[in-house]
Amino acid sequence: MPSVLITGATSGFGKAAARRFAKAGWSLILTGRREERLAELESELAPHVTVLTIPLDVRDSDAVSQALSQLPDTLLPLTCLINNAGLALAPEPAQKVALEDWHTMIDTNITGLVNVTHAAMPHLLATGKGASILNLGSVAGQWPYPGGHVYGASKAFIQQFSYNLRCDLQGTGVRVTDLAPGMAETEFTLVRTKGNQAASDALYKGTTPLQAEDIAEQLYYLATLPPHININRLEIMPVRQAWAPFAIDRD
Ligand code: NDP
Ligand code: 8X3
Repeated sequence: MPSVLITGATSGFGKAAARRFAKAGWSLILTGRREERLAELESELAPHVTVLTIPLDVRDSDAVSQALSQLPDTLLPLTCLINNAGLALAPEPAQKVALEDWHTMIDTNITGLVNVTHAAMPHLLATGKGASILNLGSVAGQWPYPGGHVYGASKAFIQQFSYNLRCDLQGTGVRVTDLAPGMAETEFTLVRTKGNQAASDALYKGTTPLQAEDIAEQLYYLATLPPHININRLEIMPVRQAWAPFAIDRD
């Protein structure tokens, strides 16, 4: 069976993707920082497919490279890497944000993603044709909005990194996609607001956001495309989300 490595499998898109790939019989390598959640997911899925859980902070490059250099042969070759771990913090304007929050987003969304990509690369190259790197970008990487500051910029990095990887991996068979969702109801806003459940509920209230399962379905679709196809960027919004007009400052 093919195997998939998912970062941030303890919640939201990553957890839904673990379930979607398990449904198709894939072997799973699941990571995240919250060990109890990894253990719960392992109990749920291990009766059906091979599961390896690795408690891991993607910001720790030594831990990432050590863990990924020790994958058991039973989980190789690696067919798909889903670089999903990430977060937004500080929805307030840039001029009010604590520097630490900017650093946390850069360390997680940029440094963490490149740590995992670098460590997983030998496994993906060994697989070659049909292998995929699926990077979770965001509409925030392309469309600016107030409070997007470093979060949106980190997702713009993911888009360009994905395209540049495509250039270097040409000829290896390894595909790369920047999957860019819009509003999706997960723990994302709870994290962004540092635990404000009411703010999170208010954001999703009265509309129809994407659900984690919608994105998991797209991830599975991308990973199982015929091996001669590469979708470079896939941007997905709920029907009820669109763009705003330009904001004009007036006297
Ligand atoms: P969730 O908050 O539900 O899940 C985020 C996951 O990332 C968790 O499993 C968390 O695990 C993991 N994570 C965060 N920091 C780290 C870290 N330092 N090391 C390892 N794992 C980490 O959010 P979503 O599922 O919504 O988000 C998943 C990805 O999708 C993110 O990259 C996000 O930016 C992106 N995205 C989300 C959208 C949305 O509207 N929800 C839209 C567009 C993109 P743990 O805390 O256990 O480590
Ligand atoms: C998360 C989606 O619209 O909050 O990346 O930027 S949005």
